[in-house]
Amino acid sequence: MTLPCFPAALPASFIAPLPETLRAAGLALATFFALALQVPAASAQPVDKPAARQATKPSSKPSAKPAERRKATATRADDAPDVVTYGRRDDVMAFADELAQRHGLDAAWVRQQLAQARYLPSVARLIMPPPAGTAKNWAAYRARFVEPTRINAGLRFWQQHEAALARAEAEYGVPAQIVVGIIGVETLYGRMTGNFRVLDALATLAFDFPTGRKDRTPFFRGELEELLRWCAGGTGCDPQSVRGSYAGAVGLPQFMPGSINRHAVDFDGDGRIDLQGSAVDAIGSVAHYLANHGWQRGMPTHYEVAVPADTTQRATLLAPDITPSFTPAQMADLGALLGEDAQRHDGPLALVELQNGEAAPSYVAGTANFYAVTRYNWSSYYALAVIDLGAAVNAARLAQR
Ligand SMILES: [Ca+2]
Repeated sequence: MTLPCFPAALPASFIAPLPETLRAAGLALATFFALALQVPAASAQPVDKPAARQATKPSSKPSAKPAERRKATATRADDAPDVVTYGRRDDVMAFADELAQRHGLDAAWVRQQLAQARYLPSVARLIMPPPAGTAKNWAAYRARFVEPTRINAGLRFWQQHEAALARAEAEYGVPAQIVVGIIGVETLYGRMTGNFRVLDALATLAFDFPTGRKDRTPFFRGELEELLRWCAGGTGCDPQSVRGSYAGAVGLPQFMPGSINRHAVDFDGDGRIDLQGSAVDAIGSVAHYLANHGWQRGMPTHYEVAVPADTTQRATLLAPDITPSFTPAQMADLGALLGEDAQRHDGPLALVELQNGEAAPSYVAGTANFYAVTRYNWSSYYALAVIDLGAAVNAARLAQR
């Protein structure tokens, strides 16, 4: 789940506070690709300034100001001899004690877990925003996800888990193709779930967040806390062995630990939540997440729309960004052309603009369900890629019958 802020075309979503899932927040694979393509990714990817690619290293002096303990480590390896564990940091041990007290956990256990956390230079590098300058490009972004390899993998995933997908749809109202789209964009159906030790990744970002981009220290401290809460809850998880993305997102759906605690479900009924080893748990959890974020059963995600030529009208329609704010009639009054199905839509719509580099932008009229998908990862590019991949997999599935 879940990293965020590329205004201009996609304002609100990028300036807003972090979403619940940072994977969601763009700390996921999708974000990685998005960054590589210079298109807006998730919400945790603020583009404060073109950042110097600096990393940090744990300081033995907790009182030192961040700027004083930053050190460029662009080429350090994660296993460099000078990379230390956080057991040496008084501020980290104090955090352990506070955390234990806050949640009624065994303080010695929490200290022991955090003491083994290691600073990862690669994580501090990967969290940095990309160099600024290239135009956002929806067509290029889409092409990374809606392509034959991913569609075929999605088809196999759907066939293998048809019963669970149908059960999730019945229970939560979220269509199978949306769940298939999300798991496909996030991790290529479990092929790329990340191999960072989540404890190390979160500790690095919680205690040594690099300078050069908007500071997310509070968010990552919260997620580190959620990881320890999760593993202390008799769930059978070991903080020392949980693996995930460089931002700490876990499993097929790339849930941040906080999202695991709030939204994950044991959908295969084996008594534990396992988003890495159980595709069925992942399917139920994705559907439950969307249901908890406003998904409405039976509603389309978006409609085709032709934008008004009048720039003032267009600006009015684009002002609320991806938040559905206009009835179909209001959209029509502002010069947007909608099809008959969209005109009958019961509820507000948003005019969503997707830039295509130097070419003309693409537009869709997004519903409340389009908006719900952006709660998974705060980007309209992400949401439409998910929707289009799911639709392509479904089309391939129907073509086989
Ligand atoms: Ca399970």
